[in-house]
Amino acid sequence: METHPTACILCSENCGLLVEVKDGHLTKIRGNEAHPSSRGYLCEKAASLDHYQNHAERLRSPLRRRADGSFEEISWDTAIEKVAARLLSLRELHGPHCLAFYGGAGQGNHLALPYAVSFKMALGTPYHYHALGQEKTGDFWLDGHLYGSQANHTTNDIENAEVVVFSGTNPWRAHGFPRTRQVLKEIAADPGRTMVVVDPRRTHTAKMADVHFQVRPGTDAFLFAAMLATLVQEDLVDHGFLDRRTTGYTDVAGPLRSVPVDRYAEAAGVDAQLVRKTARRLASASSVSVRSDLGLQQSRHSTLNLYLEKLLYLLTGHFGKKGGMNIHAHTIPLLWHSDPNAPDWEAQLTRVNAMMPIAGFYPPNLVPSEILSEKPERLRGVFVDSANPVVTSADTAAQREAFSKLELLVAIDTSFTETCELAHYVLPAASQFEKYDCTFFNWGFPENHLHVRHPLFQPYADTLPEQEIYLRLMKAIGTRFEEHPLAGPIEQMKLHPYLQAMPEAKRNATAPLLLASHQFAERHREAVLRAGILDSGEGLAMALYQRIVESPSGAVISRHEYEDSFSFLAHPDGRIHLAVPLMLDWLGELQEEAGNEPSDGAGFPFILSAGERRSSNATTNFRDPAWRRNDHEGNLRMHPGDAEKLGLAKGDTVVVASKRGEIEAQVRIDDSVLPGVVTLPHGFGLKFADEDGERRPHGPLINLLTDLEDCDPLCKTPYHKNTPVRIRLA
Ligand SMILES: Nc1nc2c(c(=O)[nH]1)N[C@H]1C(S)=C(S)[C@@H](COP(=O)(O)OP(=O)(O)OC[C@H]3O[C@@H](n4cnc5c(=O)[nH]c(N)nc54)[C@H](O)[C@@H]3O)O[C@H]1N2
Ligand SMILES: Nc1nc2c(c(=O)[nH]1)N[C@H]1C(S)=C(S)[C@@H](COP(=O)(O)OP(=O)(O)OC[C@H]3O[C@@H](n4cnc5c(=O)[nH]c(N)nc54)[C@H](O)[C@@H]3O)O[C@H]1N2
Ligand code: SF4
Ligand SMILES: [Mo]
Repeated sequence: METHPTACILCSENCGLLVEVKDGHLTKIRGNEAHPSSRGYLCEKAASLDHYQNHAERLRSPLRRRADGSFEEISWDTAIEKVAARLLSLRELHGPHCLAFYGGAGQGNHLALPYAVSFKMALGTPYHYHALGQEKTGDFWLDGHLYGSQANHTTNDIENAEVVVFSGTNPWRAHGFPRTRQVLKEIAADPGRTMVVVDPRRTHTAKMADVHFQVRPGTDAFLFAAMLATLVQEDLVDHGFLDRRTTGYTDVAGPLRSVPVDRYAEAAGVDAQLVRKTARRLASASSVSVRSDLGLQQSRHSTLNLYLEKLLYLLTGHFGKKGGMNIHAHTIPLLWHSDPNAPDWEAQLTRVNAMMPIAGFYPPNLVPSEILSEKPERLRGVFVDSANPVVTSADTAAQREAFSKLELLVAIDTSFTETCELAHYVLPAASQFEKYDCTFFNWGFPENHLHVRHPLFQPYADTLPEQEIYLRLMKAIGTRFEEHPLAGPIEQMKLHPYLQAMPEAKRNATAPLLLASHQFAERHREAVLRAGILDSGEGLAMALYQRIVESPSGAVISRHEYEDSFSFLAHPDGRIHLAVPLMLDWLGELQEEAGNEPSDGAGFPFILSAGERRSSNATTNFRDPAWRRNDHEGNLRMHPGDAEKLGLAKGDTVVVASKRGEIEAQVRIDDSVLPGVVTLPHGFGLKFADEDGERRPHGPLINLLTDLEDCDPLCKTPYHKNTPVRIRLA
């Protein structure tokens, strides 16, 4: 049996794997020690990958929806011709702003993105909606203000930090940095290092922590403000760093001086002395890394939470050093700086809500209103790739209504999804083990690596890699490649003899990497040389490209120095701009909020954290529920005290109702949650055919409960983790 290197595509880590394959199946799966970042590590979910590769609802051929809602198989030629014609006629009638692109990248399939983006550009629409617009755009927006570019994303160096702060994230389950569980264990076992966890639930990570702030949901801003206030009021900030590297400290310190630490600690439901002690620990540590995720992003004060969290490491000077926070390089730009001073800024705003893009992305929360509007400039055609917005965006009922009103919906996927059900055309993609692919979430620092996976199998049935689909579509809509600013240069790359000698699929897939290698080698020449990549006579870019493409277990492609974090700063003065006026205003507003007891939300006495990461979910990449080894029903966690009050026992079926809808779930009694708080997992409620052939949803479809309106006022990131609900026995 042959062993092949590949990678797990279930989360952003994309751990390197060695797999055995037989008759189209992944039979044996283990960690690949030669992989530069995971170094042999993997988690239990990778063992289930064959359920992604093989299941009964994989798409086999292009489909067209008939008037009665059923689907017929059509040929690729027909599909491309019809889709192109519909796109062109919509554009002709209503202009390019009536079209939008949605998705285009999951956790491990980013290599076709340059083609997807080229296609979007060829259509002439600025609109790229993406799941990142319901989680990380607040973070990117802040990077734009602090570091001068929304693409100046920071990486945490958890592995080397003396103190780590995890807020609103449960890395034991969700991962998010290399060899997560191993690193967590190392930190927990080292008495010289401190792990701080901020989470309303006593998660597995929280159990390992030295300090667990079990905040009331949605009150992190109070906790962070209290910590920052301690730093300012006790003058524990790093003045040397602030003077040399930043501007705006006085503007930030002003409002923090008047923050009442005790009152804010109380508002967050945590001990004020522990808040002060922890702030002092951050100030005295040699290095601090912070890591936050959905618990901050998808909760109340979303963008403000992230701002305050960033100030924690900036005021204490834990930036641009080992164990601290650093700005990393991008091999291929996944994030762009959406610049309000751009001459075409007005044209980039959405027609109905005048929403801005952030780092190039628009928020899924606005899709329904952009479609359902009466305005003639509303969205009429949406092209979805690698996403299932009808399930994963807030307010499934509103999403369904909007998507079903579209004049054209096209979905590219590997599986027949809920979004496909509503599509006029469904285009079947080869799986991530059937094509050259990679993740662009290779956001390491100081080392940057890239792992291009080589195909393990032929494309299934009549499926195609996305590169091929987009090339055909671009040709069909009459794209003039020579004039296209992205597709043109990609086509140029293919003319190189090294690529000419390759099979076409490999050439198509990897040509964007040669273009990227030119840009990367020019910008980060020294860092590339430090990684041991030497000019092979054909230039450093070609040597870099070859290293990337011919390293089936992945390769280190650059080695930066900590000082580079400062050279990446994009403000003309080369400094970090600490004061973000909108955020400081928002911080001021907390004063008034602090005294208010959280109301029970008009008869919704529980806060549902909608979308927990568990071992039973991996975004929506698995459709066949048989992959789950436990938690088949996607249980509702509930505190024993609450269960007693409601007279509920383990396994009882309850109705969970919000102002938007109701779903059923089974109770799991669990004292890791606070009284008044319940949780449900992400990624359940997907339809899959039962033995009788009928497609039924499996588990709770949580976004039937979430509301489009409950979101960040600025970035429109949904408050999924803060959904008011009531609960009754079914
Ligand atoms: N197993 C598994 N792993 C995954 C995924 C998956 O589907 N399954 N998905 C991947 C993706 S796409 C992402 S974005 C990441 C997300 O990774 P995480 O954000 O770490 O995962 P979650 O469990 O959604 O949320 C994290 C924590 O936020 C807490 N929380 C809820 N409300 C609040 C609050 O108000 N304040 C604070 N401080 N915390 C709160 C929850 O209790 C939870 O423990 O995971 C990735 N990894
Ligand atoms: N209430 C609530 N909602 C949430 C969350 C939450 O915590 N709570 N989490 C949010 C987060 S963080 C995220 S990232 C989103 C994720 O939600 P989405 O962005 O919708 O995407 P994914 O779940 O990653 O899966 C997308 C689709 O990609 C398909 N796919 C897999 N491989 C390929 C391929 O090679 N090519 C193509 N074309 N398709 C492929 C899969 O079949 C699947 O249908 O959900 C969000 N929704
Ligand atoms: S799910 Fe994430 S952490 Fe687990 S093996 Fe896959 S890539 Fe690695
Ligand atoms: Mo995500």
